[in-house]
Amino acid sequence: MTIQTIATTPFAGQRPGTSGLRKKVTEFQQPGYLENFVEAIFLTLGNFQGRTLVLGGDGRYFNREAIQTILRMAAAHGVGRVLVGRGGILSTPAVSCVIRKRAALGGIVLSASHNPGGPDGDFGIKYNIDNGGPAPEKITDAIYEHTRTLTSYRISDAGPVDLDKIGSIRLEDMEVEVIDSVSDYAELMAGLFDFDAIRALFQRGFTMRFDGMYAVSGPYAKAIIEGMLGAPAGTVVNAEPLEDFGGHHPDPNPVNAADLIALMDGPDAPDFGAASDGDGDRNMIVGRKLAVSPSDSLAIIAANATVAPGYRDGIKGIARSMPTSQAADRVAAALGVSCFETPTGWKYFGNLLDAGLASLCGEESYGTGSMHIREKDGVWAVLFWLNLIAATGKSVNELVQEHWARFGRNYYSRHDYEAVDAGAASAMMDDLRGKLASLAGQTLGDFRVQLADDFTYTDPVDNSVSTRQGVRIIMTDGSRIVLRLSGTGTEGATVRVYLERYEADASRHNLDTQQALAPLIAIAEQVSALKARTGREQPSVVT
Ligand code: VG1
Ligand code: CO
Repeated sequence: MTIQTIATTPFAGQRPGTSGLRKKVTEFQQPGYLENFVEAIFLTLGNFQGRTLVLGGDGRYFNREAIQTILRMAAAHGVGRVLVGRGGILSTPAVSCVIRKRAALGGIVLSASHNPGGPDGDFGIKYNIDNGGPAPEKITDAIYEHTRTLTSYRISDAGPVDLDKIGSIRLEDMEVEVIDSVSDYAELMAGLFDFDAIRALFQRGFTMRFDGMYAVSGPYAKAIIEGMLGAPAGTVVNAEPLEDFGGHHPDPNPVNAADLIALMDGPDAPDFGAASDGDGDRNMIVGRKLAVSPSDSLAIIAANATVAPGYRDGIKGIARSMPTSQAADRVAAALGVSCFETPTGWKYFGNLLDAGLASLCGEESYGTGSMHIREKDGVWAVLFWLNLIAATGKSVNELVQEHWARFGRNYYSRHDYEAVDAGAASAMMDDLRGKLASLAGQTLGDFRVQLADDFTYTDPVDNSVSTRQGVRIIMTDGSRIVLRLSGTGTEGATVRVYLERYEADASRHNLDTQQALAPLIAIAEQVSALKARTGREQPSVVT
């Protein structure tokens, strides 16, 4: 075995987006492409000699190959030990859990999350720091700068490591320990939730379907929900991670988890439905004929946090991404705790969680989590809901209706226009930004604009400033329209339009969401001219 220095030249466009570097598999397969990015990570890290790294991914196509390459590069750089999930499998929340539990320096997660997989699909890589969370912008910026100037990378010429056998082997001077993918994570969950109460719930005949969407959460859900909590075999479906996710988008929303929604709408619906995404950090909660809005789910978890043993002492604060609905703000106000509004992406929650300013975090994009780790966590959210149902004896529908009755309902929807022309999308956003100053005070339909800006976030812990995080048009009654461009897509641009309207009147809590938001949808089109700009009549996905 020798360590080699291989000459390379930079690839353009290796700037990490909302959640790491995501590109087509074919782009990652170019010789040196993955290696350059990994070299840039090592150049950024500084002192990692002898330290531990965690490594794993969601099992998508190219996962195993990438892991072998990264192991050989880690060995060449003098990393002390790499903990790698068996078969290369670790969900994003499991990586976060293992980094924290084993006091690792950080971790490398291989995933493009909910983006499709397979040879023609997407691949991704992101770096997590020692708190278990996504690297903050100053680190991702530094990684990107290194990718622009690299001239070589270092790699061992050792053969492949057997990823399927638990145990330790040596690669150069580095130890590779293949660990069980699930056990550290399952142990953490058992300490947070009342497993006895959930077990008793299943014993009483409570029925559930968890759809793993052929992605990484399957093994976790099976081990915990069927194995530890005694749900009948078959409760967790599509539980085997496949390299192409069975050809589906592993994205837990009503559009992509259509089978689960059809089941929950039909005569044979179980009591509870749930799904998770490619890398296991997202969740969808479904009752009978009711998909819970992720923003509502965050608010409901916050309002009921103390039912779960891990949150018995109450929560210190809530954080939500800016486009997420303000339902959580109402709960925070009622609890007398702070509510923080951050840019899109979990990396912005890390400082708030580390500083003990927030205990629960959430995004409208089916992401919810807490201070137990530093990533959003799909199975965690599902277990929280199970604990809540077990503790209250109420159904998902009852819990949601009662929440709206108490706090009012924030009607909420996101319209995505995927793979539109990137130039047209950015021109539209530029024009919109140009209009913002004149929008304040204007009457649009039945609304008056209170504030129109491009969201800037100042982190209250380290005072770092993030600009251009989304155009928001806020009405005097608190209704909002937000527009931003996705930072996770791999084709053209994806425009996201977020719409929110508050309704206090309980007799108006069961309107059709799109109808309730129709006046705001019309205003969004009026101010952005999105249809003319993108040539799209309809959004590609409505959630
Ligand atoms: C999307 C979501 C965002 C989420 C991000 C990563 O980003 O909107 O809320 O944090 O995906 O989630 P964007 O930039 O495309 O809007 V995951 O589960 O894909 O890691
Ligand atoms: Co994800």
